[in-house]
Amino acid sequence: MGEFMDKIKHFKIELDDKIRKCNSIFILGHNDPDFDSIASCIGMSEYSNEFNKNNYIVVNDKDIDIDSGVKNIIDISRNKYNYIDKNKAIEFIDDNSILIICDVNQQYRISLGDCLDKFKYIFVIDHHIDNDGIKSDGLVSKRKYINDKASSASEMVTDLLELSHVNYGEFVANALFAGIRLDTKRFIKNTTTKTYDMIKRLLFHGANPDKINRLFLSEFEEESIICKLIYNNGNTLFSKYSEDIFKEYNLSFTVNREMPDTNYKKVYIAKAADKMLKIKMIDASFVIGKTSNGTVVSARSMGEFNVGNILSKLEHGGGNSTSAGAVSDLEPLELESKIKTIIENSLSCYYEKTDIYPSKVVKK
Ligand SMILES: [Mn+2]
Repeated sequence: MGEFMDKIKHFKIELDDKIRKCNSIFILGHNDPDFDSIASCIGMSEYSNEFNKNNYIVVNDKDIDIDSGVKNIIDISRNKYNYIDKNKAIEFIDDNSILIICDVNQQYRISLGDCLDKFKYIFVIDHHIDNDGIKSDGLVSKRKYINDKASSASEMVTDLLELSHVNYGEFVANALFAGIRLDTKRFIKNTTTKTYDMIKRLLFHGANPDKINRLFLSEFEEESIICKLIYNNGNTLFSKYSEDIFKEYNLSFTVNREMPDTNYKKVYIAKAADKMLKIKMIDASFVIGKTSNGTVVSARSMGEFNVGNILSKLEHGGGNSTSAGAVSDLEPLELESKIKTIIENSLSCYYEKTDIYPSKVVKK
């Protein structure tokens, strides 16, 4: 705990100093924004407003690709925050601009990845494992506040807002609460006492759990696409991998096997992977499908099987032990076999792979 207290203090001193000296601030989350990414950006816009600095939230995804709940948050706050796309951002950057990146630390997952050198300083606030050492394209920046013990970027940003005594209102509190709720899977995963401390702060600022819950309700169409992807014609296969007699993992692999070329919103693939963990005895789920940005895999784990470890072995992949993703040029079924090979190779002792159907999931 102490280590991160020092870390956030040092980060904040540096951040505040550079904010005071800059002309403008660009705030950026990951592509395919989720609640945690958009909320942490909104939080940092509030943070920047305290310094009376021009600040922009860069969202470069097409409206149609954005998760409906996230789009809702953006739409109702358009007059409050300066949402701009990549082209506008490039137009507005001057030689005294800084960039704050939230909820991501990998270059390939951000829209401004190819113009990072235009910024005087770059700050990163993230709760994902720092991939810098593993990936050659990891963001090069000494101004990082990365705490992979934090539940979410929203938790970290709430902490920064509290340390600065920013007086934000219900809307911001609801967004940050939604970010924490999403990344903790409703306060089940990765929570610490800090998480609940921050929730308490958000409630003081007017967060309303009932309104937040409505952000998570899904559209009929979305639900039906996700369910079809999971349940249609053996799309989902189960494999049991054993590392030794004490370690067995039931893994699920979901691909549209009949029409692998079907295009999905990336967020649907992620939600399908989440949904699979609601099924008994699944240790980790992998869902693979085509999107407008290539083939995507989303992986989720109950905690024992490290999915970040597996997907970080792909060229553009990574994440943490319970939640990971990757994009690839491979076809969905090719990507699936590649992932299976990686899993087999990464189990240190031996493995015993059995492709089995749902009715035969091996009981532990
Ligand atoms: Mn997050």
